[in-house]
Amino acid sequence: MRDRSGGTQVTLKKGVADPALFALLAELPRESVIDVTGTVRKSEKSNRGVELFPDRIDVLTRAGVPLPLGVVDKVSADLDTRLNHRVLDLRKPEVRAIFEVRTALLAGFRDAFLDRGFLEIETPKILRAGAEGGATLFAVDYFGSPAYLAQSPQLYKQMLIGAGFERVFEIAPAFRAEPSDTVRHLTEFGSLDAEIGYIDGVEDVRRILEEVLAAAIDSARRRLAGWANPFAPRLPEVRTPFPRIPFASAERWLGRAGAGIDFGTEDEKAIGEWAVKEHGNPFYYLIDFPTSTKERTFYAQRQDADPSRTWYFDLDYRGTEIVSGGSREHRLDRVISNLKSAGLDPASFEGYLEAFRFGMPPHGGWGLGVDRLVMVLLGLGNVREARLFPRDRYRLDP
Ligand code: AMO
Repeated sequence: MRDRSGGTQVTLKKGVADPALFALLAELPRESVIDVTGTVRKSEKSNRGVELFPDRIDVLTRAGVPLPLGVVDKVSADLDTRLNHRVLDLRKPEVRAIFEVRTALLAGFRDAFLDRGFLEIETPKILRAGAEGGATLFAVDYFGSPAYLAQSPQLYKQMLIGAGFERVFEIAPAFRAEPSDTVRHLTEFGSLDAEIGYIDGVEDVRRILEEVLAAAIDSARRRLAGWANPFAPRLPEVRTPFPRIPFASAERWLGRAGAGIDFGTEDEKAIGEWAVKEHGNPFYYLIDFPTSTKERTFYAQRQDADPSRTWYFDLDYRGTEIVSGGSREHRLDRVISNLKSAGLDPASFEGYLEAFRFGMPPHGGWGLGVDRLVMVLLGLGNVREARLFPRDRYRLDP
């Protein structure tokens, strides 16, 4: 018998227990839900140190047969089969343990943010315009007008800096019509966003990010130790500050100095191996992305000394990007000219631009992929394992 606390052995003794109980359990399908009343006795024989000798067993619901996915079987099904029958899959203690880690990490992040004066925000997920490029927008028919699912809370978290909230964070789904079928892309993912006002340059953002991340992982490790979670020992001791690797150095190391093109998955892996060996830290920042990469986004602040470089950065863990962030352009005229050079119509961003028109502090922040963080920390092979009901190009069920 199993519940969230683990397994309990239910024992029927021949000649002692009611024969009707034998008959009942012999024909009851596995995974049925039962209510057992009886006597608990100390026992050396069971893992839990006790056995339950029943006087009465009520069947609350009978499970159907055959089970499409074994719950206690040792043989493991492939990921697709598991995800097709996710409710049964999630009954496995080792799968549930992933979501205990996720819960503990998010609780750790919330505590770390609250300790630092951040307000928790919830921003709209149905939008008039996207912030992260047209290629991955999901269109919605909004009572006959076009609208889009939010790719990130980017514009709204910045607007709340304009509202004087000064430090905000959000933990919510983000949507990307991501056509590629990879182990690290979902079409709906957990995004942990922060935005900070009155920064004195992008270093302030990186410093707060590494502090918050270290505090969250530390707190998760402590909490999970009390829950006897098998993954707790996998959470690393986080050593800060993380190394800062300029984009240009990583490019030089890849043997394509000055190319100014985005790092692909294989590039990121290669950079990861080099960076971890060089700096001895699984976490490292890639900083100062040029405007020729995806980080040319209109809200990224350009460097005064070299406008072909932004103050944008990524945080990677052993070759996988888990965070992007940077300082933002807070001067209205430059935001408008960045929008125009990105081929976007400032008129579609009026609500956003108004926040800049009446006083906007210098600010910056980041977006962290929660599913990716759980994947890399636990060494899972696929980001889908870190999400309860993942969505991808081919999966909309269950
Ligand atoms: P970016 O687009 O880099 O930045 O996203 C931030 C982080 O979100 C995660 N992520 C994803 N995870 C799973 N599936 C996806 N399809 C996916 N896309 C992104 C990654 C990534 O590092 N507005 C900026 C953030 C900012 O500047 O504050 C943004 O969205 O872990």
